[in-house]
Amino acid sequence: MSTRETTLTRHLLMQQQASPGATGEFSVLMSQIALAVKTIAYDLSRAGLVDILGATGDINIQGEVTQKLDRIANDAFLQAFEYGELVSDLVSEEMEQPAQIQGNTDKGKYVIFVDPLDGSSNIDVDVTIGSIFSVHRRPAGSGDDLSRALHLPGRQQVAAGYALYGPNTMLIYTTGKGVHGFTLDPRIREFLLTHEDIRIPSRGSTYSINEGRRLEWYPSTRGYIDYVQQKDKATNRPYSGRYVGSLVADFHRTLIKGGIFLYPADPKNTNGKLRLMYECAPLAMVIEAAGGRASTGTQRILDLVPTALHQRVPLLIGSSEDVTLAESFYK
Ligand code: FBP
Repeated sequence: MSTRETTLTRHLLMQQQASPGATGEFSVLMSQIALAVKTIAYDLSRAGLVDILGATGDINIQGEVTQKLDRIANDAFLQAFEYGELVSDLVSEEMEQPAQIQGNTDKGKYVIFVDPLDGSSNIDVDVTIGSIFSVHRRPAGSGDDLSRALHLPGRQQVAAGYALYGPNTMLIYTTGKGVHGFTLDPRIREFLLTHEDIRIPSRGSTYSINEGRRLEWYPSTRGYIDYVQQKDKATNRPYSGRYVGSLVADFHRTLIKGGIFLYPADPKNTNGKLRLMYECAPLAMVIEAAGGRASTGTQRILDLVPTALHQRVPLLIGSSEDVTLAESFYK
């Protein structure tokens, strides 16, 4: 193996050298995130062989049954930031309140929002799942009411990204300038740069939505999906339907190939299903940095000011032309 291949560490150092005033702290933070991802990938690779599949018997803040692997993944992130004095608190899909990172009490200029294991419904059936993360600066003077102080719009994210646990383990991140993808090399357990400066095509030919909810959909959603399913050569329709049921997997395909992913609101889920601060906002930062678009149908995801840490919002995300066209059905 050539040592000339660009590892994550080398890439971060090069980015750091290119950024005047960079302190190196962000590089350390990303290596902590990479450690959590490697730990989770290892546990997942043994999932069917040891007793870590199935439920814990507990119900999380979302009202969902907590899977053993949800907890293992959550602990991996909590432990990865310990004693680094970089991250003061972690907000997670698996925890109602922000957790102070051990050894960093009142220290650390960053707060991390994380969906430790996305696509839980696919864990036991060995389908691609992932982790999603969002990095914010710890708000100054947040004092006792940290939860409220953390209602920060997505446009204030310092960085965001996700990991994929599929045929390969991948790590994709952005600081707003370029989206970069790394693949874990099992020979040396290092992330190698395999997808530099990812750009999403301005238009795609696939749509991704849970069609099992068609009878629940508002007319706007039904109108748009009917439109992409109609035959019209000039506009490359009908589009193909693709739906894994793991947000990270459906998002990653959309990022690389183009097209659109939708988890809209409907009369039953009046705010949709996906969580703003650790699912929609981080993926919106990635898609915009890659030239795409993300909205609720009527509002830019990155401009939304959260009113709760675990708030849900409708999501339309993908190629700029496809999302703009879909929005015309919601307006
Ligand atoms: P979690 O697994 O992190 O709770 O995420 C929610 C999720 O599984 C997404 O990954 C996915 O896009 C969506 O729910 C699938 O929902 P549905 O089963 O309603 O289509």
